[in-house]
Order: sequence, then structure tokens, then C-alpha cells
Amino acid sequence: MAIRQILEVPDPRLKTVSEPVTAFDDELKELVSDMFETMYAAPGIGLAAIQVGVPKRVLVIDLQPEDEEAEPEPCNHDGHDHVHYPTKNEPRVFVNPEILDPAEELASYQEGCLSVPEIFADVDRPATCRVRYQDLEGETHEEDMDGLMATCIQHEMDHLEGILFIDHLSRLKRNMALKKLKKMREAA
Ligand code: GNR
Ligand code: NI
Repeated sequence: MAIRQILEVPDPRLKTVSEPVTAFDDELKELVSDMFETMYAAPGIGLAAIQVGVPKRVLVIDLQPEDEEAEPEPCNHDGHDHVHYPTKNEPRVFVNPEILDPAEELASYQEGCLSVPEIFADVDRPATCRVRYQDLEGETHEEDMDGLMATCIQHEMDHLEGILFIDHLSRLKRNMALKKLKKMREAA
């Protein structure tokens, strides 16, 4: 397991159209394991392989919903009494995903991207969709998605086509976002 470096704009590799996965082997499993570690460390709720420089059609997602009913759990793993507030981790892997039946109805979410740090903007996308994908063994599945999951998988699938969420903004708003990012980098 290793944390890999996340590419950021304006790295031209982010514009690559990623290639389908054909080998469901140990190298793929290692890539996915590294992608989870990188995503959790960032932290983010999704990651496409191209964001770590690998032009393959692979996504990982974990919406990590905060469990509002969660009771603090007493713990003593380090010899000291303390509590943990559990979050529901739901790691998901999508290989060679395709979108089927995007809804005509749109939903707007304020999106961010690990490859466009510190920038957030509202993006409209189909509110629901069906996704066909393969798992790490190459088995094909289909699943209906809505809410944040629908938004997130469409954001990640855009990465596979070399598209960033800022590409959905007007030219004015995109330029403003990129200027803001440049200023923040200069200040850092
Ligand atoms: O961490 C992320 N948050 C997010 C919020 C709203 C819509 C999409 C996302 S995905 C993003 C991580 C990322 O850049 N994935 O490509
Ligand atoms: Ni992104």
C-alpha cells in the first residue's frame, strides 16, 4: 500500500482519455488499494486512476456518510480510555464504468476536486443514473444511483474522459476559479 501523488491542474495528463482495463490481475488490485489509501489521506470521497497518473478506467468511491445515530464507542486500544465516533465506510470500486439512462431531471451540487484544490462550484448533472461496471474480478454489475452517489460517479467518469468539473462552468467562472487557485498557490 502506498499513497500516490495526486495530479493537479494544469497538468496535461488530467486531459487524457483513459483506456479500458483488460487484465484483472494483482497490478489492478494494487492500483485500487493505493487509490483508496490516497483518497482517504487527501481526504476525498472519490478518485479516478488518472488523478494518480494512471490512464485506466478505474474509480474508487467512499461517500463516508457520517452516522448521525452513531453512539460514541468506548475504546482502550492504546491502554487509555477514549471514544470513537464511527463513520460508515463503504469503499466501492468501479472498473470500466458506463452510464446508462441518465435522468432528464438535473440536480445541483457544490463540487470540489482533489485535482483542483480549494475551488468549489455548483454543477448541474442528471439527478439519477444507472451504472454498468466491472468489479476487481471482472464480473459485470448494474446499479441505480441517486443523490451524492450519482453526482460523484458522474464527476469521476468525467475524469476518465479527461474532463474536470470546472469544464462544466462558464468560461468566466472557470477563469475566475483558476485565477483564485493561482493566487492561493502564490500565497502558499
Ligand atoms: O472529494 C471530492 N468531493 C466531491 C464533492 C462533490 C462532488 C464531487 C466530489 S469528488 C471529490 C474527489 C475528486 O476529485 N474526485 O475526482
Ligand atoms: Ni475530481
